Amino acid sequence: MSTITRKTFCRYCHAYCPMEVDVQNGRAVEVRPDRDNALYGGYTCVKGRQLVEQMYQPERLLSPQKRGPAGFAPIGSAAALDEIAATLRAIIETHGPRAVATYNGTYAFQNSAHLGVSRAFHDAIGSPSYYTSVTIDQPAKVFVGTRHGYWAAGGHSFSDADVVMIIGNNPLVSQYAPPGSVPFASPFEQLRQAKKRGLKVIAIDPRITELSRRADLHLQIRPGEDAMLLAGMLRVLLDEGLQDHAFCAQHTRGLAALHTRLAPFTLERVAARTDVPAELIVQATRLFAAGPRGSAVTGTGPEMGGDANLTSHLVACLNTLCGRYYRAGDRLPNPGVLAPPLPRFAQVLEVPLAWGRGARSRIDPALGELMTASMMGMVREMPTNLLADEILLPGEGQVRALLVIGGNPLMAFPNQEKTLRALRNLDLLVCVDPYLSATARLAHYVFAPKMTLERDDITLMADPWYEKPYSQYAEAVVATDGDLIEEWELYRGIGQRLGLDIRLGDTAVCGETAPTKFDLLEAITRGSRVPVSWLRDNPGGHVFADIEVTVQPGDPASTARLDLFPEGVADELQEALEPPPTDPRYTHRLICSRSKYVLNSSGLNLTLLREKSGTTNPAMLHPEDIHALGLADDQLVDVHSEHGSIPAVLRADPRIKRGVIAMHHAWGVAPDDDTVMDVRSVGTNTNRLIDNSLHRQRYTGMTRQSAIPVYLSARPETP
Ligand SMILES: Nc1nc2c(c(=O)[nH]1)N[C@H]1C(S)=C(S)[C@@H](COP(=O)(O)OP(=O)(O)OC[C@H]3O[C@@H](n4cnc5c(=O)[nH]c(N)nc54)[C@H](O)[C@@H]3O)O[C@H]1N2
Ligand SMILES: Nc1nc2c(c(=O)[nH]1)N[C@H]1C(S)=C(S)[C@@H](COP(=O)(O)OP(=O)(O)OC[C@H]3O[C@@H](n4cnc5c(=O)[nH]c(N)nc54)[C@H](O)[C@@H]3O)O[C@H]1N2
Ligand code: SF4
Ligand SMILES: [Mo]
Repeated sequence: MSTITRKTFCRYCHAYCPMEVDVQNGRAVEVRPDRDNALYGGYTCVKGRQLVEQMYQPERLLSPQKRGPAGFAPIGSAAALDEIAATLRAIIETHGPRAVATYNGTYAFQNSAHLGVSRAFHDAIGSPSYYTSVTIDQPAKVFVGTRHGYWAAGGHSFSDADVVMIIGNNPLVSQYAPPGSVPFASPFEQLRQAKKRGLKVIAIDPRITELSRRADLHLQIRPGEDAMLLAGMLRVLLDEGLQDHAFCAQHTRGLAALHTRLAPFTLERVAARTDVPAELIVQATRLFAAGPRGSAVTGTGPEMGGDANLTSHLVACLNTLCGRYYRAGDRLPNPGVLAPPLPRFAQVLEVPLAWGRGARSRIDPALGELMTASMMGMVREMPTNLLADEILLPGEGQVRALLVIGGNPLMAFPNQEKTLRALRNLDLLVCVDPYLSATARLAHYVFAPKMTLERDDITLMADPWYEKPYSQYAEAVVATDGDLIEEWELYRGIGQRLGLDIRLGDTAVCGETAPTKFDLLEAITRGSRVPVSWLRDNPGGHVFADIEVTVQPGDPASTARLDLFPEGVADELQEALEPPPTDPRYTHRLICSRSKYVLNSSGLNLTLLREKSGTTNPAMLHPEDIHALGLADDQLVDVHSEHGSIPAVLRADPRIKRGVIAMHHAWGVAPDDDTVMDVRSVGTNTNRLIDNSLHRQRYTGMTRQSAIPVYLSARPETP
């Protein structure tokens, strides 16, 4: 049998690792890392190597399903689209367009054409009810950055950094690298090389992690106290005058006001709250300030704590005060391959605030549409943390139809019981998911998507995150038999039936003839440095060493400044300094940390990943904490928060800070199924411990999803 080998890249997560696939008789038989790749050097993670199993596993859906009284039954996609379009038309006519919502989850972002098409659909029907996982992830850094302002030439990269301070981000496991952190293209090797050339690493994490083990300094912070720690570090920095004085004088405002407001954040106070010794705080501040190049970055840990807006702001201040930006004459490591060839200037870019315009939330009118520009176009979205309430609250604008694309709200949204009530309350729930996920099981229709090896795509989302100009086009490698769609085709199908004119750039999506995926990818990258046609015709990933962009001098007359003390920060500092007291019964703080083998709720159906990750998401505690509580390793407990309780299996883990419990999120089952399920075989859902209406951050509506006060009690083993 002849074997054809094709190049592609994994889209299981956003790291887009290059792969080679062996195809026999139109069927993928093996995937392996593409060892010829100049950037990744043959790196993939264990999840990506399961792509073949993932495609052909028996529970994968190969055609749309419709739920009837007797359960799900297959339906043709054309018939399903006819029915869905008719229902949507009736909903829009009776209740207005706002009643129709989209939620784009993790896999919505893995199809470059989809975000633009779904957004254009919402514009065409006039519905602001457009939600994505960004606003239950790290929205503060996306949106609150508009309050501080941006530097047009960008912040320092990892590749030429002298120091990085990585706060609650574990890129060696998550392959999530906020710009400046350890790059996702072979993170272990990149970190090893960088340390060899002298990079200093400061890790701030309540756990001993893969990263902290390789760090020069590890500040094992008490969770939820990052804003406190950063305020303390900024105070030390300014008291000692370690900032870049020339940069600050020319490009910032609010320095004196910030310095004054930091006065109460004394080392003693900060050390007591954060549980980081004062000397270590000073040492880390001096090491970071010495640079001269490198950045401070955050991950989900601090961005999900209760002070996300302030934390994000203080991190931006730290980078700005130390002038951690590319200057005139610097060569940018990666100006982008799929971006248009625009010059980059050494000057501040003041942008409009992300909030305050557009539709308002019906739950909290202080919240509403958030807007920023991104690689995928204008991001305009409503706060996802309030979506369940928007479905449940009667009245004008109530959400009655929801299209869930590559997401799993029932597992991932804070407040699982409320999310369940909301999903059940919908007149129409449509999912695009290869499996009958917990959410899909509640849907009226589920569409079966094409998976990684079955569709064209480009490395668009990662384009600005690479440390070198790099790009890859992957053509579909196999065509699996079935009635499969791409995510955006759901919107084209509905749009056509509703007579909408949806466009992506200059390309009509709903015309008589369907655009090809290539047409759409070309449309969204029109004017890019390298045309996608070239990338398609040259399989594999490419580093474009000749793309050379030197930062141009800024306009000396520009009055734009990076704002160190914008409106809102004074209150945030005050709140951080004096948080409301917590009930002393809550002895521990529950944090989220990611598992190497599972991507949010995805992966447990893959044999190897299930073997490696085990069948539960245990409550991980320091062994001495377990002992002090009179409990034992592996016993069953209940975890109680102010909002609810969940069962869990205890796991002794000396890497966890005392007073902290770490658990993976998006495990378990629907609340209803709980009584019949064993936590040892399905895990448990930490979102049941969260009340989404409390601890809401201003502007983004994000609730506290980490550093949750909890206590434990023993639970009898169920017979
Ligand atoms: N308590 C707590 N809650 C959290 C978090 C936390 O740390 N703690 N993390 C938050 C974060 S960062 C995020 S991003 C959200 C994630 O929230 P979601 O994106 O809503 O959740 P996922 O579990 O990633 O959902 C992915 C879904 O896509 C499906 N899928 C798999 N492959 C494909 C494919 O090829 N195509 C399509 N169309 N679908 C596919 C999967 O079966 C699954 O149902 O959760 C948030 N929730
Ligand atoms: N294998 C795998 N990869 C993933 C995912 C996955 O589920 N599995 N999810 C993907 C998604 S959706 C995202 S958003 C990214 C996230 O990527 P990361 O943000 O890197 O996520 P984690 O690996 O959980 O790292 C977060 C770290 O924060 C620490 N932490 C928790 N609370 C606090 C706190 O209050 N303060 C501080 N300083 N640290 C704290 C945790 O101990 C943990 O080490 O990962 C993506 N990649
Ligand atoms: S890190 Fe793993 S899951 Fe993510 S793209 Fe690479 S191989 Fe796939
Ligand atoms: Mo995320």
